[in-house]
Amino acid sequence: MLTADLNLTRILNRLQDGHPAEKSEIKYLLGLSKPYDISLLFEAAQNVRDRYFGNKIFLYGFLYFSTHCRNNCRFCQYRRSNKMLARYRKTQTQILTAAREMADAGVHLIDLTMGEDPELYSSGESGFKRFVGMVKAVQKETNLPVMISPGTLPDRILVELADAGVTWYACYQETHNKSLYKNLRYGQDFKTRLAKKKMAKGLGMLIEEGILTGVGETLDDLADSIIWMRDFSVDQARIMTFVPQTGTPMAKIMPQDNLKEQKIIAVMRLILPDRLIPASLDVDGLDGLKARLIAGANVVTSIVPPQKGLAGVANHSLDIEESRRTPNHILPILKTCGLEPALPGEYQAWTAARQTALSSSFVKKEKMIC
Ligand code: SAM
Ligand code: MD0
Ligand code: SF4
Repeated sequence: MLTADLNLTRILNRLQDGHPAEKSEIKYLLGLSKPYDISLLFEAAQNVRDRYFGNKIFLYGFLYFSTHCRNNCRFCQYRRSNKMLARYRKTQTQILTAAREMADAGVHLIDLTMGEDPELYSSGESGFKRFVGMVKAVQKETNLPVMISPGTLPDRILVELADAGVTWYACYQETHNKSLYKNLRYGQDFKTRLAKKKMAKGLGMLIEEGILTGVGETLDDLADSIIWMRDFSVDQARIMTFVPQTGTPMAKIMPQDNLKEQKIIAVMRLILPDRLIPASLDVDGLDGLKARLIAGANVVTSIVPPQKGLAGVANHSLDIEESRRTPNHILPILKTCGLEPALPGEYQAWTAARQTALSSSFVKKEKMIC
């Protein structure tokens, strides 16, 4: 007969009952290796997801509108020094067409992502003004909430975007270990990236934090990142497995299978029970979706419309032109897991409740300081 060790049962019960986790418990769960133990971890994560979200899953459309970048992240194919890559910069009309198509297909949010495109970042005010105009146009065209993932924007532009009602700011640290960060986000300041998230949060935007696995991080690093996410009170917590890219300094790193990512998703679900946790189609494509849902994810991200010449982040083209990153292909997989897409109003109710809770806790903090 299969039995779990008593320690595992005790930890899973404690976390499911809402007790705060110790770092040693997080590391213990991340380090599980026996298939039966891991299945208990996933079951606990599914129970918790069910308690907070029922069987409802959110769907995010992804538009990588410029693949030009001034930075040199060592893990990323879009790094400045990669000369092997054909890059693009889509026009506003092309973006609006793709956004409309995804809205019609039933996504709940549009994620507008770019490299730190020198055309914006080196053109003074005018480049960013065009970006703000495009974001507003997408909001108007689709009537959907928007996430922006544009890198470390100047503070005044973040203010403008918050004023324009942008719901989410995504800016991933990748790791909270400063020396690993320095190696991954080569040439970029750790504190500056953190400060942008803090600023956006203070402006009332919801924050997505993201980390990578398979980049030489330890269980200790992963536990620190999860605790950081809890302490910062992130609204969406992402884990992605590193996909080695030709033309980059990390091209020869051995790719990691998806079990570690699944375990991290499940642990994040237990530590951040009421938060959004993505299952990205960008790492393993449609074939990797079920495993991530089984681990407790509740958002499908990187839905990309075909025949538009749009790229992914971790995988440039996986499943995109085959139309496999579309709601039509995703819905049957949700069904086999006993899940279904949320109604648009349910997604918007979640973000609105979260933003209201954020602003009232901000007001409380301000009062305490006065
Ligand atoms: N340029 C902006 C930035 O870096 O913040 C926006 C792009 S950001 C959404 C791209 C994210 O995709 C990275 O932060 C990283 O987490 C992930 N990513 C990039 N290259 C990857 C790779 N080779 N494997 C897995 N994830 C990757
Ligand atoms: C994804 N490629 O969802 C996207 C990306 C940016 N906010 C998200 C990492 O997988
Ligand atoms: Fe540029 Fe973002 Fe890629 Fe880094 S992760 S090279 S900032 S696109």
